[in-house]
Amino acid sequence: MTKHYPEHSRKRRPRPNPIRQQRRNEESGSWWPILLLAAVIGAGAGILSNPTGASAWLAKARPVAVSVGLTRVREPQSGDYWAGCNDARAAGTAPIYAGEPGYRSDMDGDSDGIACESHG
Ligand SMILES: [Ca+2]
Repeated sequence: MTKHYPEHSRKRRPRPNPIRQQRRNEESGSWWPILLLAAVIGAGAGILSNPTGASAWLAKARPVAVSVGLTRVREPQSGDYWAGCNDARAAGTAPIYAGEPGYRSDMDGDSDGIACESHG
């Protein structure tokens, strides 16, 4: 009869809970995005912590920022006069906004208050 089943046998160490086992597998399976993220962060940190890498990155990024008009190599300075946009661009001062030194309406072809912007 099951009633006489030895009590001590229940105290044996239970077999691993199947649900728990499955959860462990899921956890170990979810490691790869973390590893990927770590690899990306590590690569980024490697670039930034390496002075050569950082300056190389800036050397690439700066002309891009300049070319899209986010930064000017040289801010307009009082007394600026440019014969044309080619000169202003060559000096790294383009674009020039209305009211800034060096702005002239004949350098602003579309009269939008921005002289020597990339499109006119
Ligand atoms: Ca314009």
